[in-house]
Amino acid sequence: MTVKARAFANIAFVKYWGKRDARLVLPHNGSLSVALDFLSTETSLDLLSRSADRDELTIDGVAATERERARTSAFLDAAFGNDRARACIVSQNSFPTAAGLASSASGFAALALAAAEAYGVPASVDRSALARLGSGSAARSIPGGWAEWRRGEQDDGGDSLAVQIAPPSHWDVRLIVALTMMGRKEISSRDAMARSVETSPYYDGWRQSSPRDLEGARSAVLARDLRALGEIAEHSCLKMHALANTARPPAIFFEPATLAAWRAIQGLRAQGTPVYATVDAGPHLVALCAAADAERVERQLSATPGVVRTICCAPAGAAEVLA
Ligand code: 2P0
Repeated sequence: MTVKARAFANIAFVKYWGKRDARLVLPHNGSLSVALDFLSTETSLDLLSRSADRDELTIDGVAATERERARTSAFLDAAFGNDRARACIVSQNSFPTAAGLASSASGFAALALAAAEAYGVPASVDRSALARLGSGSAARSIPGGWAEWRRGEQDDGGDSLAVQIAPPSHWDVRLIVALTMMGRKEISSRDAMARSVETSPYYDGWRQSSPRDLEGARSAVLARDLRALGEIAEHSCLKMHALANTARPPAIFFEPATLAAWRAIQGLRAQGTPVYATVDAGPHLVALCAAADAERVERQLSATPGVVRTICCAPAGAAEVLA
């Protein structure tokens, strides 16, 4: 029997950057995001017969690399046990993975949901905690909407899960993704954050200051306060990049076009448009603004040198098992 699930990617306003437990993917700090309606992954999963000794994985119509397959199998083993039946997985992104847009969040969320259904995991087992074992940010794509992934205090990670703090309809904002460069990024988030924890002299400052960002961002979302959320988002983003930039060796994600786009956002703000920027572990920028300002922001970003394409997203909902 084939199980199919869909999940949306998300963009964090309070970033997750660093694990206190790598095996269980337990973060040092809680994070907060919104799901993006234009960026999704649909995953179909079939359990293979007991004689099959390896999982099969196809991503966007192409057989996955050995590395991708190994990470997927390791996730399924961690979440559903080593003695599980192997699976045939077909995953389709609504956006090109090669563009370097975060596909691990929507990818692992859709996979976790489909696999939990296929392996008969009781509904009482939290799906975001399962998705977290594949990729931290995937935990937030399970509830979708405006989501908060709690740090949790338990050593087994039982309380480190994501919840929806407000539905997508709560606040009519737009998230404009400015793609600055095609091509896969050179360093994975996983490696860059591990290196940041181990070697950045600023990591303690990050750990100490993040809870306040999280509280402020949560209140700003609930109050629909764009300025408050935007200021915290830029601050959290620049702190995260400061950690990566000061790791040894450094992980520098900004490209010239990323900074040009950041300047364009500042320019729009100086002219009176409330718009804020954030950048993940890659060269693309995401602008946060009111729906009414989206066209102006998109026009300005499109005209920025080095920006190759823009994608305008609205808040999206939870991951779902599809009929
Ligand atoms: C985030 N990022 O909060 C942060 C900000 C990127 C920048 O979570 O190692 O793929 O699989 O847990 O979730 C991207 O890292 O890392 C990420 P793993 P993940 O969205």
